[in-house]
Amino acid sequence: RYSTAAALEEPISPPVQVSYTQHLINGKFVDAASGKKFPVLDPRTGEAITHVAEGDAEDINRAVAAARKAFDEGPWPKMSAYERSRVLLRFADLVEKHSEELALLESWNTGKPYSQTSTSELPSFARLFHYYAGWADKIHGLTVPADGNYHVQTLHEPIGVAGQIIPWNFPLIMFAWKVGPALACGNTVVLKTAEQTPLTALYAGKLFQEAGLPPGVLNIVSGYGPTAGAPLASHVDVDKLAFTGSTETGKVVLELAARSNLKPVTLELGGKSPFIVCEDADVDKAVELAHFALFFNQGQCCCAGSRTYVHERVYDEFTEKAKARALRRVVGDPFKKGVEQGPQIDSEQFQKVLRYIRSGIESNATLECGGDRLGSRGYFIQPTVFSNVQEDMLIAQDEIFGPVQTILKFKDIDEVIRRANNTSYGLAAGVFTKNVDTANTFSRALKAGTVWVNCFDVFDAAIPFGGYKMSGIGREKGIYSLNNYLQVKAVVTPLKNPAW
Ligand code: TXE
Repeated sequence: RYSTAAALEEPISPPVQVSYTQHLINGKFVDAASGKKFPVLDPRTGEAITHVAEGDAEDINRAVAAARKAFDEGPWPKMSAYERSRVLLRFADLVEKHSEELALLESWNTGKPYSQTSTSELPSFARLFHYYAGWADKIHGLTVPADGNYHVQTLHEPIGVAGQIIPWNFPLIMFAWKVGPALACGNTVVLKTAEQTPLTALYAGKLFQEAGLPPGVLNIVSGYGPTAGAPLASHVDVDKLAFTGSTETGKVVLELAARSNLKPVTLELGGKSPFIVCEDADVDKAVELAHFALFFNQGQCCCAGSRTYVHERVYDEFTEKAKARALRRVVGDPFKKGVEQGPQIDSEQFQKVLRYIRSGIESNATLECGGDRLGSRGYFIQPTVFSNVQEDMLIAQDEIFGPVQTILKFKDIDEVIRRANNTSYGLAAGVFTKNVDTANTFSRALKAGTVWVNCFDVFDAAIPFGGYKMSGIGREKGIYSLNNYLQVKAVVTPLKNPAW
């Protein structure tokens, strides 16, 4: 019954060579201090693509020492801002040159369709660095009209060594959101990639070296959360921490940061974002957009439109068409033409999604389609749609992080605003309506860091992104992201001649 573009059991050949598997510390690719390695898995099969260096506290110590030296002794923070900008531009150009290998590697490691990584993620990755290169020489302070006879100015200085921990759902994009602003502002970085997806970051690290980034400015350590992420979050020589991942782990790293040296922390965490279809909506378009809002990236998006609220007047038509669309979704090998959905990232996430599907069935939501794995190998899941979903069901409350659409019914605007906001998350929201007053009412009332009106998942380097409530602290991208990586210093000097 499902559209499968690929025989999921076909033999699989490596799409690209893996060249970088060691940590990048102080400008050199090096083995783990312990000599240990861990496997990186192909989500299509669960088999190892390669083995990479497994970092722990000692590797983090070495990386932080390199970043500390590169910050304290320069040249990076002291270099002219224009020169820093040139390095970022050269890097972005190299990404464009190597975009095919990077896209192949990203799809192989994550299971994302190659059509997505090659046409969307790689161009965005390069674009983000072009964007931040543009900021590097436009960061400056103010003169302040203070009372009294003083000359007062502010200096915007880099904060120091930035520790950054990223997840597996958008390995390259998360790299850019973190590393881009940190380097543009003149900081040095220790990046801990997700254990599932270390490969493209290491490749990008090599390109940064080719672009002329001085040794120690960007250090990349592969490894697991508790053994490599935690030592980074609690390191006293790290001046700032940025994290994207689950709300649960966000709380852990915030506490580690507080208990060690009170380093400031930005967090981009989970979500349960509403996607609201009003009664005046063009149902066919709403179905397509709601489908995209939820199923994009195998449903593994922090901002996925994972609570689809549909007005009662169009509910039945919408549900019928949403089911038909899910059944047409093409699932299969990410490298096959026409595939829209690949496998989930790993066995843990795969099992988690299947558990939520079972919970939906047990709580008597109506299973319109899907509900099981696809094939017998790897982590493929049938696009699944539940209707008649009630607010108190687990599938309406928890972040499922998979291809599971939950459709809820509403009667009026005030009611759906209340229900949409009745969650501890507040990352994003979508509204679909032809009425500008309705759109404005929702945009003001929804407690979310992003409200997409008649669109969804529009990400531009200049648009800020982040969460209300337990979806996070701070904003990434755009002008707002720079503040995360700057200290403001007020310099106050008495004026000699009051007449001036
Ligand atoms: O996340 P973790 P997981 C959500 C999604 C998913 C769930 C669990 O619902 O199903 O989280 O995914 C590092 N100290 N999101 O287990 O644990 C870890 O190594 C320091 C939403 O993958 O948060 C990885 O680099 N670091 C999300 C990163 O944290 C630690 C994206 C994320 O892993 C650590 C991913 C520790 N004690 C999952 N433990 C989003 N916001 O987009 C783990 N890590």
